[in-house]
Amino acid sequence: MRSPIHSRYFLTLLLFLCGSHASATTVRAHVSDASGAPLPDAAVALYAPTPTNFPDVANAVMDQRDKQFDPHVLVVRKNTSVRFPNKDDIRHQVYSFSPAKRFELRLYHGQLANPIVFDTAGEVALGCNIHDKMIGYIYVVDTPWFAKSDSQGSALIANVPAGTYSARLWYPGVMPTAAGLEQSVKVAASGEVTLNFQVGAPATPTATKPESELQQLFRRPSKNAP
Ligand SMILES: [Cu+2]
Repeated sequence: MRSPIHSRYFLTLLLFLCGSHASATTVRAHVSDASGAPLPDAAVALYAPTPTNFPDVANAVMDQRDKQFDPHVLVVRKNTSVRFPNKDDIRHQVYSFSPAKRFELRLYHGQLANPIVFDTAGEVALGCNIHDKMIGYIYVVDTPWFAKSDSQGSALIANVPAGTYSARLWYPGVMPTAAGLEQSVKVAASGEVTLNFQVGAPATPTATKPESELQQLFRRPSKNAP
């Protein structure tokens, strides 16, 4: 009798072989700001009308180092479990009030905090209750085909199966509905496809640290308010 483990290995190998022949297309996106300069930390995600054979979701890590989130932007797939190790000698209290994931980790340092599962697609702005300047983002996508732009504004998505996709761009603080941030892309069975995105909004992130509940309670009305 063939053991279930052998069957699984066989299936994995078969998928791998099929995949390496049928889906060798790379999608390369170039992301620039309003002035045409390369824009790092933007997420590019490809959505297929009929999703197929998604691989398993991998875990991810959002470090805290030198009172900053590292990386500044983390792009993960829906249902990814993210750990928040604190590499500093001081304690942090990480939280988010974003609709895609509201959570708060108790004051801690080291590896103690439990991982958080990001189960809703969208932007999650991170803050620290102790250090106002700590701002980071987790962007959750509901597709296995995504990448984050590097310092050259280049985002490389490998092994994309042939088909027609909707390519969507996200950048901290830029509304996902902004014009030009979604485009259709046809992916052939092999070769490379190039996409260009230009973010028309300000080149620097406009998102600010989310207000804490305490701040919301004591927020004073503006002097110019009627
Ligand atoms: Cu902190």
